[in-house]
Amino acid sequence: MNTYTLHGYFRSSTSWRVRIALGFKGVSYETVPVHLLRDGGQQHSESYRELNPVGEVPTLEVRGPDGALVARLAQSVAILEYLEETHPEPPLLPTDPVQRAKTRQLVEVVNSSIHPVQNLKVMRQLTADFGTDRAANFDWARRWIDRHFVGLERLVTATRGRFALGDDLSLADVAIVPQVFNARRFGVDMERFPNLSAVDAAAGEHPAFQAAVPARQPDFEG
Ligand SMILES: N[C@@H](CCC(=O)N[C@@H](CS)C(=O)NCC(=O)O)C(=O)O
Repeated sequence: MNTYTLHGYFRSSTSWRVRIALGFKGVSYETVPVHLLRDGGQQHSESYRELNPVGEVPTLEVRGPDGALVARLAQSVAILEYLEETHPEPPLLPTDPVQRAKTRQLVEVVNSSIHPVQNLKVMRQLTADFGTDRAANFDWARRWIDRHFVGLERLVTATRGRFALGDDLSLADVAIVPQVFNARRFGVDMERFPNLSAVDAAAGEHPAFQAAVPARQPDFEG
């Protein structure tokens, strides 16, 4: 049996996506915390860049029964797709090609349009270049999330059932739930987004989603 090690950070929404998928598919794993703030950001250390030259979390290491490295993977969506292919049950992608594409469309709104502009490194660069404080950085993140949630809300209104895409949990929920957490953290008024809020609440009832929340991680800091 393969063993899995997830290098991540409790509050990282991209690590959180992978935690959800691992839990949902019943894959047990070891957590290795990478503190994104301590020591100037442990993701920048040479030892971590050996694992992930880009200097971001998550990184998932997969080892075979003999301990030999099977894969060292970064980019949360690539990891999610890998887990889907290696552990197809229970599925996180529908079978119909159009529905699969729609699921990925929702994932990419979060992954490509929203998350990168509200990332820690962007806020740090704002501070370095323009002297912004924490409140201004949070406001930056809030506005970008809010802007894209307007479109995401419309998309989800058309696709949702109990969850983001119909009545089965999917990768879309895996992406949306941590992003809604970020939205609340940065002060987005989620009452403006009732469908995203409903999807977040429904997915949040699943044990795998519950186990993946930041407060339940070994490196959690309140
Ligand atoms: N597209 C990447 C993004 C990874 C990423 O940006 N992770 C954040 C944490 S959520 C990070 O490591 N940030 C480090 C930094 O900003 O310095 C993925 O989906 O894995």
